[in-house]
Amino acid sequence: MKLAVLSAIAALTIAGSASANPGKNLDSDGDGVISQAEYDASVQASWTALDKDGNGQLSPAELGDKAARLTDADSDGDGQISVAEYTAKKSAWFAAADTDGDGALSKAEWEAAKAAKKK
Ligand SMILES: [Ca+2]
Ligand SMILES: [Ca+2]
Ligand SMILES: [Ca+2]
Repeated sequence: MKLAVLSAIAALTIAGSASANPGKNLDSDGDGVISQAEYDASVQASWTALDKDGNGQLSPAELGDKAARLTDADSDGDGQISVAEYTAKKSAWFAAADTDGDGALSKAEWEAAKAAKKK
């Protein structure tokens, strides 16, 4: 499953060096910031990789060790994460991370958000 996620992301972002850019391979055009479009593409790719049975819902089994982190995304409380619930959570994270509100995440914004998430 880890491999599936990685290859989905890699397929989107062949260009660009992983170490120099923020968010590993998210910055697909290599301009040093993660645009909303680049972020949305990665969210879509990760969703597709996670929804193994393709039913449009992420079950706890599909989520595995991500289940605990994503329980607050389950806004209707049915125990499954729909694509709308998933993208809503990711978009909220992006908006919170974009502290200067320019619609893209700089390396500094990305890293600050990642560090905050770990706490
Ligand atoms: Ca599913
Ligand atoms: Ca749900
Ligand atoms: Ca920004």
